[in-house]
Amino acid sequence: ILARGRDVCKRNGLLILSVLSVTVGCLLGFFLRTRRLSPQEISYFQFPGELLMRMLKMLILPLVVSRNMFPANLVEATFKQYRTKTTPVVKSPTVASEEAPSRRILIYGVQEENGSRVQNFALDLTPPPEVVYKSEPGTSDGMNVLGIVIFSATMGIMLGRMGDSGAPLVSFCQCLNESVMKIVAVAVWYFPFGIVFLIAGKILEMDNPTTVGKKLGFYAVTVVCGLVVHGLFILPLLYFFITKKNPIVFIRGILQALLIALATSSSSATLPITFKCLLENNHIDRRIARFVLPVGATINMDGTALYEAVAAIFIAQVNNYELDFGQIITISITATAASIGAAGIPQAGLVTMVIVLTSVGLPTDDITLIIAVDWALDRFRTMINVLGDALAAGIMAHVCRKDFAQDTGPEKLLPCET
Ligand code: DAS
Repeated sequence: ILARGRDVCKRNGLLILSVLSVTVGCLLGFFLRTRRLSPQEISYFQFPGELLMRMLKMLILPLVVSRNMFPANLVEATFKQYRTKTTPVVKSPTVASEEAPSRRILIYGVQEENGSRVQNFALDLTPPPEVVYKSEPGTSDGMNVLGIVIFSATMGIMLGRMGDSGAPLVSFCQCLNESVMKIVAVAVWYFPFGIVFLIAGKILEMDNPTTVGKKLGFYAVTVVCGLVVHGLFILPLLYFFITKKNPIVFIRGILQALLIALATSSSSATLPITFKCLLENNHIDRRIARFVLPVGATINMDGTALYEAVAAIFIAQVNNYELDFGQIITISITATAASIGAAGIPQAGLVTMVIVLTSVGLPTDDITLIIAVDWALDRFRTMINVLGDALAAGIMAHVCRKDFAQDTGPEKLLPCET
């Protein structure tokens, strides 16, 4: 009972802490606006929030490399007999013109951007010039993460073709992936604390927070409507056109899994329930379910992709930054690639959000704006992710029905089946 109670608190504790941190952050921010703090005091106050942003950026590279490299190899190794020759063509983001990186001196949490050195424990955080550009809308805000995503996925496919000779690197990616996930599991408990200072700090420096608040509300409604349209129309219609079966019956069979996804905001945590619903309610062949679901929970996150694309367009609007058609296409492709790198854990989409913003040169610090509503939107996009995985299993079962009907191979139960 204690273990169950601890698990429930752990699972819901993060939700309660997220809601509390957003509320406290907003109240604190509006209260401190009345105190007329100096820019230096505001910088002090923003420091814990800055730490949260740097934590998110720190996790990008290992998460993206280990997740894209490993699952691509898994998909390639398994889809050998169904392989279709596709050559992915991705427009790499235009890298901003070379500019001398602004020197960033951190003095007890006070950051001076002009390069003038200040005594008292000055930490020179100026990164090497090849990494950081000025973070203005329209210029790149860091390393070319999209290129890293494409490289990792390509490397994963090559590893799949190398067979045993690629095994050391595949197991390295598995270990890297597991260790990064453990770091994320710990880091996620810092999020509520960092969110208070991030939101309050953003409210303090905003010229008109109420206007941004109204835009934020409109953005949240847009995301939910987009996810509802995608989940209740696009995915079910795709399922119907391919299988000619009633999608409502199929969705009714996985309703329990969708509710767990809403409650936990984690595709991975919902996996056993999704598996059970597909086997017992929708009678999907277990060999199909046990291949499609783990791969789907890892790389098929259409809810996250849709969310990150809409969020990037929202941040561009808040910065009055006009996106041209090419940049909208870049956002769509990058959001899809970034969603592959997102893990099936709470608020993973927030971490890979940096990739999408970086690809079109939007300021990644503006993730702060969407953090206030991310803990709620995460639940809806996780539901769509789980729905997409389940419908993919239903479509795969229909497409391969003839192959699997003949094959009566020996059945070995997987851990999650028992
Ligand atoms: N919460 C993630 C999931 O489990 C989705 C996300 O963060 O975007 O699918």
